[in-house]
Amino acid sequence: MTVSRRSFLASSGLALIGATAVKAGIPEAPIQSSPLMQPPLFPSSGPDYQPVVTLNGWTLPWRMNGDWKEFHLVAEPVVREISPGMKAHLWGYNGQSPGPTIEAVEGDKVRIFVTNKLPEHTTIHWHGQILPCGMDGVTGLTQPPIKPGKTFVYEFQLKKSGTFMYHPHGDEMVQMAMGMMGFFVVHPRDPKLHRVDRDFVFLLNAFDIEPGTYVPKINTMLDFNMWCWNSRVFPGIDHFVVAKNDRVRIRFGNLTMTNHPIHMHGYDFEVTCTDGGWVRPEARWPEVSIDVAVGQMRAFEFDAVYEGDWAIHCHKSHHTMNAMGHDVKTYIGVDQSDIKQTISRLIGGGYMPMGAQGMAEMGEMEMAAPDNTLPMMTGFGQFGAIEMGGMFSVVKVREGLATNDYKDPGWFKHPPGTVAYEVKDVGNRSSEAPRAPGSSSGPKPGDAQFKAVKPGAKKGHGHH
Ligand SMILES: [Cu+2]
Repeated sequence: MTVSRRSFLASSGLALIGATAVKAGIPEAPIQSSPLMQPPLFPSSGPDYQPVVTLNGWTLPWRMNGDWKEFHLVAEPVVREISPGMKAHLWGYNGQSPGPTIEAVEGDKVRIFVTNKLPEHTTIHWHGQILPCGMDGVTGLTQPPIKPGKTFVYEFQLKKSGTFMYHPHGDEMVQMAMGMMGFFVVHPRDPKLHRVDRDFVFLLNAFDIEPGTYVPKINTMLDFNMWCWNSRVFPGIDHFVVAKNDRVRIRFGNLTMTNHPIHMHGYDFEVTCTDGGWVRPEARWPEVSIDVAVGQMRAFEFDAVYEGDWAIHCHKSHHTMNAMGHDVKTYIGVDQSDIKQTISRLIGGGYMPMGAQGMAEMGEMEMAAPDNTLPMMTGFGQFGAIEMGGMFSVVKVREGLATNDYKDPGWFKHPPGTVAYEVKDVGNRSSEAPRAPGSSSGPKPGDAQFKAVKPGAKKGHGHH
């Protein structure tokens, strides 16, 4: 745990608040500098609950002041490691993007101080919460903007338990493109309601960061190149470590500009909560992929009865790749041998055309790249290159993990005889597999239809 604390006396907004109804000053604003998942923060006062864990994140500590739970968020520029090898200059809260997860209990009265250390004004909207209109955080509509250097306070009672988030509602396009957002979990007042053993949360966000640069392009609407969970991409995203037979909940919210079908292998599960509240048991149906639209939150649950290393990822295949390689042209089936000779002659040898047999080879290659970017397909498992990036992680279900042990247990030890394997003695059987009547086994490089296709002459090398 590397939470450092800075004195609230140094906070620039203190004088503003001192004269208002807030009597005991502003609670300190802890900051977090580690991009790794922090242990769950168990409640030290008030009703019991099973706290969540935030992928590559943490929960904001609070203090009690009378019957108010007080939190302090500081909106500020941050440096976020997207994955080892790449850092981004973002805006966030209390040292990180996303900001810390806020956790409280149904019925709690919360007082949330927001200090603005950005170069422009901001506000915070409490997405999904039922609250007085004037606490809704919409710049100009429900409150004046929080100017740089100023501190505002939001006070409301948590009307219901569930899954919520917070984000700015002023200069939104810029501030969300820069990474400003956070998770807000309200636990049921009855700790037995909706109880699970492990409860993971993360936000889906996306950035457009040119290879070799550090600041997201804030005007991008669709063509992002970093598809993130909590401002991290594979292989930098924490694994979901789960003990066998645990009841598990995974909650996520989408603050990108497109929808994401989140798919988990090895299990079926049910959506149990949306940003609108808990789904009644009789209204749930089984899924293996859950689409989450922009601005939505979803939570699904399952009993972790199957051990293994189970992939969990967005099913849009472009969202499981990183920056390098988005501009690669399609060369599948193209005979590039003449190009290799031509370009090798021009540049004095050493040119290697790529992609004629697909692009899996890129998952294993160390390509020359500018500083501060990530390869398109990366990461290794126990059987070789995983060939992924972006919104991808692994649910690791293991026998015998201690309660609240989230340490990486390593790769799954498959029981003998349970791993797909190569058949050595095929003979000429490979041509005997049944095919649909009248179909061929497909064209091959060198067939007439491929002879007509020539790759564009101006960009023969498959990546920038
Ligand atoms: Cu996606």
